[in-house]
Amino acid sequence: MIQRKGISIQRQIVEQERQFPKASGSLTGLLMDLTYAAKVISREVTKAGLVNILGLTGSENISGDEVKKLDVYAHDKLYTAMSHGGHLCIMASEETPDLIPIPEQYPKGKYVLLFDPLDGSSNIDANVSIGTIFSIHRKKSPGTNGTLEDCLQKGTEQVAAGYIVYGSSTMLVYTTRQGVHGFTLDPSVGEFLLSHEDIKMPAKGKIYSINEGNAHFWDEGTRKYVDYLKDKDPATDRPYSLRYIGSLVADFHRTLLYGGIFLYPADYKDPKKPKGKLRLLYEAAPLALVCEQAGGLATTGRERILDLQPTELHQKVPLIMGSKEDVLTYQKFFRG
Ligand code: P6P
Repeated sequence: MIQRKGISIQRQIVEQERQFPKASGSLTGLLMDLTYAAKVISREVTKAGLVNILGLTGSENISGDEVKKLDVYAHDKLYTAMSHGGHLCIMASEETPDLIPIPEQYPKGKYVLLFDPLDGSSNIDANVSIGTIFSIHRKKSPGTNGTLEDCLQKGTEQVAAGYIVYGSSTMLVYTTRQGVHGFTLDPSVGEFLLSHEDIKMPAKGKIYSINEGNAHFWDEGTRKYVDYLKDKDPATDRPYSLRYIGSLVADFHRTLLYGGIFLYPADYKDPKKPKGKLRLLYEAAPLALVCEQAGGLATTGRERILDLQPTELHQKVPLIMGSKEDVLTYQKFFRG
């Protein structure tokens, strides 16, 4: 067996492309552009504290660049890295209300990119891990320019999805529907190197992740499920431990590697209008694809996340995802 740990992400992506003789190489190019943007964002995010320490003069930093909020910075870097490559026909970002067209002067491609440039960025001042989430679809509409229809596709239609988590190390985790692979950035060579090949989520965990501060606004089923997890029963590994970072990518990454369940259920402050917080297109759907590719499940409680037909660019959904057995148990309580 060839020792694959430590190979570069470029090599791994090209090897995956070779399995599809008809592949044009455009998805490979798109993913390479993404890894470049990830390195640039990682450099800025990991020195964010330094930027403050080094003394910014007003709204300019020491190199004379305008200092932006880090999520705006991340958005701009992703836009710049992705707009000119000729692989995309349209983009959409958590940071912009409307569709992001590809500039006229650049060639258009056959893919769609939806992304949350820096999720959890409100945590950055506390040096908490944050992340970038991305979802890639194939263009479905006629013509060269992408449309809203191309963005509003079901999660099952995703060609690729993944995230970058900026933590004690920077990791890029992605799937092109051939399993889930994790790469760790080695800053000394500026490369993402394979560190977690073919990640499989444990079938059952011992950790639940939810904002208990919202408990009074949960539905009855969720409340009963969380109480169940707190009961003492060594035979079913209960009580579970609560781990909640409040940064979706970090909470999901831990769930992917350690198992257990992450829950952001609907808020029933208005019983007639329960609403989720997390976004379907560029948070729930891409993480749901990674979750399922690793053997887990992702649901609203009622429906599989990947089966949802999006109706709006920034629509929100309840999101419960993690180890298969844990999510199935949750659904029994949720459905009553
Ligand atoms: P709450 C961060 O603001 C975020 O969008 C996700 O990263 C995270 O999972 C969620 O909100 C946390 O929300 O209501 O628990 O603070």
